[in-house]
Amino acid sequence: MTGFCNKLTPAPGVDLHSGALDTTAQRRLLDDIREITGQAPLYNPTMPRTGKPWTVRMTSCGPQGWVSDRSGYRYQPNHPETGNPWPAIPQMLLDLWDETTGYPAPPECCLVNFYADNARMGLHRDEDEEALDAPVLSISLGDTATFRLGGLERKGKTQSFKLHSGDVLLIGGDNRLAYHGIDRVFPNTSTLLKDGGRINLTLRRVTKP
Ligand code: MD3
Ligand code: FE
Repeated sequence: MTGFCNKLTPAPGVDLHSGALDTTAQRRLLDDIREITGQAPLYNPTMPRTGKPWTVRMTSCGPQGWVSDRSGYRYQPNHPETGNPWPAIPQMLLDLWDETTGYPAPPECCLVNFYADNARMGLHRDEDEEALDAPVLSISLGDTATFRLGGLERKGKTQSFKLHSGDVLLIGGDNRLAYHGIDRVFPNTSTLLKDGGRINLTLRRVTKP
């Protein structure tokens, strides 16, 4: 990792590396994301059953993209609107995965979440993967957000902390199935994205290697 880096462990298996990526690395990553959204445009996902739109816009790269629509959550090899295969995961992210997770197989999905000022993500678990032994790697870019981390049960206690541009969060072990969400984004807290907002990249192994 390229920044000063300050590690905090809010729960067992949850490591927040604050400032892990310096601005040069963040800009390089942003160039990669622009390339990805050019091939696989951000789209407005809808909620299972209700079809209500999410406030977050999404796209993916990697062999398995994560999608949400009226019929449910799933991984699929094609973009839901263009029908094209997802673009490849950038080398920089594959390297970061190897470096931070030590997992013996590469990630298969990099979900790209875009949060405009009023976007949020409700408390949920990431449980659509078969490879639950693999950690999840998350990278924050752009405006600061409040992240909420709960426990393994929905009604349990939660703790909140801020995620800043360049922060890397690694979640594994006992808390791989912990509830979590994004409560809010603070506008104008970063100059990385010209038009503001926040991007989160989440890398996951989907199938058992
Ligand atoms: C803690 N995204 O896409 S990533 C998601 O910032 C998602 O966009 C959030 O939750 C975002 O599913 C948070 C950080 C994260 C990812 C997975 C976790 C934290 C986690 C799994 C267990 C516990
Ligand atoms: Fe999640």
